[in-house]
Amino acid sequence: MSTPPVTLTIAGSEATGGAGAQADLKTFQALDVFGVVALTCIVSFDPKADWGHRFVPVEPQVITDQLEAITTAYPAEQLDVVKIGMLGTPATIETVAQAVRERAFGHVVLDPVLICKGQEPGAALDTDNALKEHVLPLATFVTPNHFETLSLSGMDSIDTVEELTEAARRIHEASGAAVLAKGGVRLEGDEAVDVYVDAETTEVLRAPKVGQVPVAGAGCTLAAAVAAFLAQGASPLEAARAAKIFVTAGIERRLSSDAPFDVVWQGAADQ
Ligand code: PXL
Repeated sequence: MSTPPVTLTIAGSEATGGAGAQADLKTFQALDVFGVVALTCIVSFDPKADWGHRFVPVEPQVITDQLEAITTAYPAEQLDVVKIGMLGTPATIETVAQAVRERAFGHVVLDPVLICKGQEPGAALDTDNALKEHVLPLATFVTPNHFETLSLSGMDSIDTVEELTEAARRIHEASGAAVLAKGGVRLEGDEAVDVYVDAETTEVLRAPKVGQVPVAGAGCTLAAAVAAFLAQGASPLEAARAAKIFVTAGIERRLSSDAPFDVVWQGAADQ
């Protein structure tokens, strides 16, 4: 038996287990990579306030300490892929950017989580700008959803596959990263369409829509699956294709609860 590659997620905890570090670790396990996590924040939805986000950042020094432990334990040959999820504050973003710069990972997969409900709008804008300035330039692969694609591309509207492709191309040109821009349920039609763009390839990835309501954790799971497939040696395009299949299976077998949204089940592909 060979030993699995180690894959790091720098992400927040989402207590109900649908999104964030919990979704990432379950995805890593399902795809046979050894997952490790540096926690950036703790999100606890508030059932008494319309399931809004209660958000507590982890101290920057504690984030640095976690990353020190992880990167010292696992040398670059063993841990070459990092996935970055929710960061949440400008201070966290600067801390994480610094650590990622120091290590020179082979692949930096960025899920550019821009808006967290429950944050002050002003704080969210600072956070978005800091993410664009400090973390996006470090990314080798970025997975914006519809809203994030609008924000990162500067386009006014994205209603068609052609517009999603143009937006993905703009983000690729500005960042140099491979881009997987997700249409999700936002574009009209029967298919969930994502567009992959890198320097050589533009490819539209399609799967039948599973309902019309977004499922929580789909973005985290997709980006974590991209990271896992890259860690297993896939090319970025192969990782994008395989991750789309993995998340589609997880959406089909989603879990319902007393929370008002369903969540992806990362164990779906095994059954
Ligand atoms: O899906 C975005 C996301 C990422 N990370 C954490 C979250 C959420 C959304 O709720 O809570 C920790």
